[in-house]
Amino acid sequence: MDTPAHKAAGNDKQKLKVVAWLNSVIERLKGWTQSHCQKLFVEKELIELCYRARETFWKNNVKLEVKAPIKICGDIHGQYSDLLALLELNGWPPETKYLFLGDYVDRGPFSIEVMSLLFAYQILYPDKVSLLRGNHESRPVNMQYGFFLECRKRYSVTLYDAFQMAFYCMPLCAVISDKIICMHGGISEDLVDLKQLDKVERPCDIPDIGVIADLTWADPDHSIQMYNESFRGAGRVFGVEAVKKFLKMHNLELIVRAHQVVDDGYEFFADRQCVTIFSAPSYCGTMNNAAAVMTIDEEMVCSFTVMRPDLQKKEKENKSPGPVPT
Ligand SMILES: [Mn+2]
Repeated sequence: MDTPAHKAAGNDKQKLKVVAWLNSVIERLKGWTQSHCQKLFVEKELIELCYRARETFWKNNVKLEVKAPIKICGDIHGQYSDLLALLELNGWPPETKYLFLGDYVDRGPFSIEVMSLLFAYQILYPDKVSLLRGNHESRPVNMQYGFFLECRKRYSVTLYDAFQMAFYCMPLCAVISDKIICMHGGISEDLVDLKQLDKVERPCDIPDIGVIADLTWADPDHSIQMYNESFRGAGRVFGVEAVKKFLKMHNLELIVRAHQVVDDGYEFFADRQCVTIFSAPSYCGTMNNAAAVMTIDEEMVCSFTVMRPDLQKKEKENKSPGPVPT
């Protein structure tokens, strides 16, 4: 007989099955090697992962509210082995809580693995891993910078489309403990009330102008005070005064963003009221930049763990890079 109790048990069994599957996805990705990468998954598993990630994004707001302590990571760009090194150094979810600022895919060689591992963690531990959308979680950009070709070459355009469906629903910014606002690109002159973000209709792609464009594309600019057009052709640039006015207007203390390569992996702007975090070391294999992860502790004190390209191996062996105090 199909009683409610039977139904509940049935559901639980189904839930347990999904949890076991997600754990097996994570275990396989932790044991990843380049030579075996194509044998780890059948395509339908990755598509299932994308559908479930989309569902989790959909259930949450466009503006996330998260609590410290938390670690914040910037761009990863398909550098999967560097992502594994970063998690080994800084702690694995769910014991360590993370907010990622976007740009998981394109440029680097293993965007599928980067996105799959982070999707699996986000689905399994939605309170411990949050993923914001970067300007590279977007169809026209992926057509140009590698993710489309990686999906087509290794699996299919169907898988690519499944990833896009998830990207369309990703959140655009996060506020940590009511004090720190985080996004991929930067602030927007058009964002005068954070409640505006509740009205963003998803699924959506990223337009060239407006709040969504600025949150994913904008850059700080030392040469101006307020806002100006950007050479990138999407989003705008913002100056020191713009940062100060934005924080005051929204009663916030700090802006944390990613989107630009910085030599030390992190770089301050506007009297330390805005910071850029970049987490792909030796970006594209052509740059000598370090990667950083920002830690915000229980008392809202910020520090940085830096993974220098030439010291990566040594740091991994020692497992004690030591945070750089601010
Ligand atoms: Mn970017």
